[in-house]
Amino acid sequence: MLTNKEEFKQVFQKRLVALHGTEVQEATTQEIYKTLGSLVREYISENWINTNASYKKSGVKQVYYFSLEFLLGRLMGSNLLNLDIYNVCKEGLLELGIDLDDIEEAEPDAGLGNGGLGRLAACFLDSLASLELPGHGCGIRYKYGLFEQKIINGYQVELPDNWLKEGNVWEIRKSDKAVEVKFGGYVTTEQVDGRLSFLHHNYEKVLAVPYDMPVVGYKNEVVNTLRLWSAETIIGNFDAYSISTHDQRKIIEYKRSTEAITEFLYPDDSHIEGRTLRLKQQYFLVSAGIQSILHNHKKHHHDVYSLPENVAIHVNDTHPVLAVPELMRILLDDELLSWDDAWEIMTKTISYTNHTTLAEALETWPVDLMRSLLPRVFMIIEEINRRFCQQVWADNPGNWELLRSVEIIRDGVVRMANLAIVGSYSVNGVAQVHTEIIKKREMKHFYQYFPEKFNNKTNGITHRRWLLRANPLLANVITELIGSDWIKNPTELQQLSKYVKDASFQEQIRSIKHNNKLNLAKIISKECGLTVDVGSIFDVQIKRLHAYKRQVLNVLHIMDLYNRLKEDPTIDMPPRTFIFGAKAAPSYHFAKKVIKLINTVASIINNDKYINDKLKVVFLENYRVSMAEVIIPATDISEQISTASKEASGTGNMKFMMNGAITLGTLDGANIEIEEAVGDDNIFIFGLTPNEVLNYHQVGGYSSWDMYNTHPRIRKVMEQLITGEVAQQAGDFKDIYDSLLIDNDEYFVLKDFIPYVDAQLKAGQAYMNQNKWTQMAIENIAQSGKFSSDRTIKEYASEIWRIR
Ligand code: 26V
Repeated sequence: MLTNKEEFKQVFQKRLVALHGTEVQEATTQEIYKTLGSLVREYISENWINTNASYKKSGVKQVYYFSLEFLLGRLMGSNLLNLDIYNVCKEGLLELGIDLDDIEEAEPDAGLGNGGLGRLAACFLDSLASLELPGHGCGIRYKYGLFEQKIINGYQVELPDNWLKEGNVWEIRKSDKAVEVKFGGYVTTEQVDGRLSFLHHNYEKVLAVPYDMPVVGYKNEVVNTLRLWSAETIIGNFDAYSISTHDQRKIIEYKRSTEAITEFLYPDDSHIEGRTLRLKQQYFLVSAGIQSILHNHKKHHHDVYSLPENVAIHVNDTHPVLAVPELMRILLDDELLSWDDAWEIMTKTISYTNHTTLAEALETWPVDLMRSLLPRVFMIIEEINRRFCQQVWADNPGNWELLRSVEIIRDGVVRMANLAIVGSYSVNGVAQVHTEIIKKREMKHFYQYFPEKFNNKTNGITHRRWLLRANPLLANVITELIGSDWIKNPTELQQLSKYVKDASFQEQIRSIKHNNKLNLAKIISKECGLTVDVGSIFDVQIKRLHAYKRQVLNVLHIMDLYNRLKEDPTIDMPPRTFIFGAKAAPSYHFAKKVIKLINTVASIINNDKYINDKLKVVFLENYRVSMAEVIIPATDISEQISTASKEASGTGNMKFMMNGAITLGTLDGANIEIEEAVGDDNIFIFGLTPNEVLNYHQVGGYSSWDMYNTHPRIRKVMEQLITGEVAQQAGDFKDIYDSLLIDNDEYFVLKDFIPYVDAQLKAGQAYMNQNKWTQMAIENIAQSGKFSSDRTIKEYASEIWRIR
């Protein structure tokens, strides 16, 4: 139906009339988008049904990826592409006078994630389906995704992201698959048939209703499922006609507090506070997800003992780690298994990925909160802890240090990472250096105790979205040159290495980059009213705003460059456009000040007509997945400048590399593996090493005042933060100044400043030799196949989940 253009045009027009009672000429973009969505979803459904039936029939092991975040972005383009109907739809619509690009723009981003961790989950779903693996997502259908960012007077202002207001063409509500989740109340025990049973009383019931979204594999007829849960009230609890006003108030309150559970996504502010609603979200997801998995498993395989052969449950960071006690609870209390049997099943089923070593981001929950919200689950956590500590002590008598560091409950809090490690059979980091840091430092006691659990799975990104879809021009010339095998097997991109010196390929690469830059320049002009020079270097830092990611280092360099140009406007340098995109968590004051600083510096530089043909600074509002898809293909320099050892992996770095941008970065996260892949000559590395940073943390010896006192250029930009033009525009930037000097620069910004300036200089000089620069770009694209999430997912599948 959608594989033939003429047929497509016909069904499209008919469907438009049926759904919206209108004809093409009169239809709004929204109506056209919804009509196309409805046709595509229908087209998907046959494969969806078949995929499910074939999984059922073969009884093959299924993996469920539990995550509080799935940062999907838009789905129309990637679905059309994966279904292999992109061209038919594009051409058919064109003949009806409709530009598919405009229709794709009408889709709101599904922004159900903060950043790297959530986008990784979305890339993984794409790879699972494309590799024909039986893997599904399990998450929350937030009514509001990550806030929408407005910049007003240089400051970030947050607005709600009402992404569902026009409905969601990709979801199907499955009321018949709803389950109940219980909160609060108290637990009593009773002897029943010689067995201690646990009775839960006076709890509040919440209905978890699943909304299923199809996850379409690339040209393979596979459709997996992303199941997102939504919280609803259980109406049957009340008799609507015979209730008093008092009861009515209670009902309203019940409805409000229930629906609040899946109302919004928590922004990652890296400082975890005990927020009841967030804990409710976590348990809600986990309980609904596990109940539905067990229900399904029992329907097809009968007994729960075979669970580990048929099901793998993966927890994305510690956020869904209540899966451990929840699975135990069901096996003990509902299935009536013994503790030992339940434990054996559970620990063969659950695996865990750690995504950060920042101490302040390690999750803990107050015991009191956990006990009152989840009384039975808390009892089980206590029992897990008791047995585990007993075992550790028996194996290592007298080793207090070990015991202290591995205890799950300590100082009145539950340590979720400890629960995750004890409860799962596999613990992985997300890049080699990150995994080494976990093993040798952050979780070294656990590593000594359970060395066999620890392993590395370097992150990846889906090359289908980030190259094939986001950069069709580049994808096409690659296919012309080496054929299309790379799409199924991205390491084939290595063949491009043979063409680094090929003059005509180089020319094509340059012209594509130029085109993509024009495209981005148009958006910049529309959104910021700023004209940027597409002949300038597009130097880009797009990622969440965090102190450790060091956007401040980038801005200080821009200020220094501006100072130098003011002193000597004849400096021989290629013109630069510095582009930023970043959201700061609403309560993260420092990060918000940095946004203001970027905007202040931008307004000074962009309004200085003596300088501004050499330098421009752009802050793009409301950075999100769909914006990244336009920025990344247009980038020359990819800024990956986190303090070494702090960025677990990074995945933006991989997207840029795949689109021929050159990384300017520290030896951190996956940058290290990118360097190994492309070689020193094709990347600009600077700054402290992870070990140097970790040693400073351990033994001290760094004083940022020394940097300030020895380098006049550092002194100058620092003073500009609190005096003069920069400061005058915005009160001042005393908070930033203080963090760098008074608080001794926790993230070594000033320590790395001079090396960063030198690396920037080197990159600028390299850019002047366009020939050489293009060779570097090609080599980056050629080596990027390793960073496809297909490679990552194959490793998870064979080494952790053991699925085929
Ligand atoms: C923390 C919190 C705490 C408050 C509630 C919401 C929330 C959400 C997320 C987080 C921490 C997320 C950690 C994270 O995103 N890590 C990133 O994971 C990427 C994928 O592995 C990796 O590339 C990045 O380096 C790493 O920072």
